[in-house]
Amino acid sequence: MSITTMDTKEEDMKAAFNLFDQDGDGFITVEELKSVMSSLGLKQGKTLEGCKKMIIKWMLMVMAESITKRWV
Ligand SMILES: [Ca+2]
Repeated sequence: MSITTMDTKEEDMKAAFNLFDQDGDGFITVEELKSVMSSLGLKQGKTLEGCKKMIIKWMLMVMAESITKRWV
């Protein structure tokens, strides 16, 4: 994997993060996630439980990303 590919991935994640972080405080709340998902018409956004599952998936993805960077 090239450095350019990793940078692009990081930019993509930042862009996605900023989309969800509507008030720009650096945190994505369940309410923010729910609001974005609902506006995108995703069915997970309609329930709080679905949003929580999405946040857990998101966190695991970010953690996996940072672990990969540290070990490569
Ligand atoms: Ca926020």
